[in-house]
Amino acid sequence: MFLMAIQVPAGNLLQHINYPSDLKQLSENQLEQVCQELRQYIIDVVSVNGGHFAASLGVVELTVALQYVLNTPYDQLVWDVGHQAYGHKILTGRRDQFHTNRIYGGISGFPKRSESIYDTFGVGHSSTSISVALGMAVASQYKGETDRQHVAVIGDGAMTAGIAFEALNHAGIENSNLLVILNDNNMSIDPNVGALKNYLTDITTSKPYNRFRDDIANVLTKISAMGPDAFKIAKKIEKSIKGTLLKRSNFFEALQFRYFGPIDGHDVEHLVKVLKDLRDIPGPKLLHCVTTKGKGYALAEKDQTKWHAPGLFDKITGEIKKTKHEKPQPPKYQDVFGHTIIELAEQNPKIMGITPAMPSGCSLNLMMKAMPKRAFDVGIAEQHAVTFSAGLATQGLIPFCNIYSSFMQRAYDQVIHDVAIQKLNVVFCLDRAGLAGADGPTHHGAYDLAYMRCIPNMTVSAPMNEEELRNLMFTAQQDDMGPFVIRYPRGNGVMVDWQRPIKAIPVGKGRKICDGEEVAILSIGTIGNEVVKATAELNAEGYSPAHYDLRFVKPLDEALLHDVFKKFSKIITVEDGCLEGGMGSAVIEFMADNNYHANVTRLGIPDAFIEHGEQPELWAECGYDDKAIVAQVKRLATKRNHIIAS
Ligand SMILES: Cc1ncc(C[n+]2csc(CCOP(=O)(O)OP(=O)(O)O)c2C)c(N)n1
Repeated sequence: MFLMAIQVPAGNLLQHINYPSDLKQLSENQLEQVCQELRQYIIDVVSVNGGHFAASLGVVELTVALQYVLNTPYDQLVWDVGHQAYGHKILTGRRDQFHTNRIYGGISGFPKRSESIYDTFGVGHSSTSISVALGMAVASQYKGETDRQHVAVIGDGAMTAGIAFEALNHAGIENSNLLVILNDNNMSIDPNVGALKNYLTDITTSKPYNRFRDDIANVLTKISAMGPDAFKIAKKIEKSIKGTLLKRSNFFEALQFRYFGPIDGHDVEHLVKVLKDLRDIPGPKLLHCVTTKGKGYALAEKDQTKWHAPGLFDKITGEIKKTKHEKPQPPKYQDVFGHTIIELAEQNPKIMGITPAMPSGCSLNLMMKAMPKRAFDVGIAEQHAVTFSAGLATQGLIPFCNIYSSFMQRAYDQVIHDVAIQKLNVVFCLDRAGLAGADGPTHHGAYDLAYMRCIPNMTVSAPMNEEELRNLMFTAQQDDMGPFVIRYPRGNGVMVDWQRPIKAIPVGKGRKICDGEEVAILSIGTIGNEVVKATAELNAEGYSPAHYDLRFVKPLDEALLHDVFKKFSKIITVEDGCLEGGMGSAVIEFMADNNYHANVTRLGIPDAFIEHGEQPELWAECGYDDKAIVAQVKRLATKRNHIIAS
């Protein structure tokens, strides 16, 4: 289904706000209405055009207050992940394009430097904001721009990642002008996990601690405002009282941040006041804002995971619109994974499941429910997920570590150093492999075939359909397989009757899909189904290319490739992955190493970042959908047995 961009009208105040300068013309007591209109606008547009939802609703007040107080774009405002930045986009020159959000050719669903000067940093992957804002703050300090503000807005989910801790650790010793706003809604996509989450809940609810801290903060803010001398005195008082007492009880204070809050992140006027006060306090500061994900849309507040990115919905009834089908439809690949891992784990007690913060995205939530002791959400912590899996594997267990292909980029060293060198039995299930769709270049799983196949000891596979995915999962959980990658895409498969008996696949063996002549098409993974469509069309027109599904890019099926190169002098490779270093490259390396001389055409993702859009739109753009494959075969092959319509 291709989405049509639908425009909707904005409210009375919002329709006159094109840039933050327009917002600043309003009085503080008008801001609440702006928030209402902004929230309504997000609901109106996302309900008909799709996209992330609950996170942006949760930061409406924060967004308005920040744009009201800060002098953006001179002041640097960095959104973490960026899925919550719809309000930011609407208030910074993109209200009229917002209906094209995430649609092919439209604006990006994430902040993007090339899109707007207000988007100070390109995001999509989480937990980068503190490092970036610190870098900006240190640069400003170096350049003598002492009046410049640098603000990172980071969620409690994103705060669970290692890089966020690394940045806090560094920022605490830099005396640069950095404000970290912790947007604490107690949720990641799924409920947030880990000890930090419990800690944040504790300090949010501990009354004596809060009163004590508020008193100190109030006094200090007042004294600081009296001038430079007073500020020095305030610093001294702070050092003696706050330093000794709070440091012991506050995590952020212990890291040499000045901690403020927790405050109500939905009280826009209070937020404005606090942000104005904080502007005048130098050094690293953290403002703890408590918000509700989905705020203002009751259903989203109630089921925040479902409304993280619900798809199209009826904004009045809250009914999520699903395309209705007469016949049963093939399942999503993620669900095939989710059900199959349980099936396998019931037979094999060594199997464990691991996800870094994507239990509902990869369907490991099914196993977490069915076998809570054997399935773990470890937070947004891809590196840890891999090395934790390595630890499990050292003890003879077989972890299935499920990570989206693009997020796995974060854990590359762990894959090599902690798993591959030690030949540990870790199964890496890479979901969202290939062009991932509307999330765009930050989320495309373009590189995994290339970055995995160069690692020694690694097996790298990609199923063409649901049955193959199940068989590869079964194959990978056998003893002594070593590190084993199975990559599969976002979206639905091609088989309605997918729950077939499972069997092992010989590692490194491809399969012939159809015989043919003159041209051979080699594919890897589910994009092979585009080849199937193309060959059907070509056969009808009198062309008969052969089609092989390689299944593995490592080890390569050398016997199959020898057959192909002996029989065919025209070869097309098709992959939903980058051309540089991918399956086509592997085939050409094989050809050179074995002294064959064929005409090889490689189809896949070119050496460019591909923007957002529906997957078929992007395959077409990159030239490897069924139509492009048909065209390539026609370019190479001679037409035979032309069927003349009677
Ligand atoms: C490195 C990385 N891993 C996983 C994700 C997927 N992801 C997107 S948003 C999100 C939850 C973020 O939670 P939080 O920071 O608390 O923001 P909220 O949605 O609650 O506002 C996750 C896990 C990601 N974007 N980047």
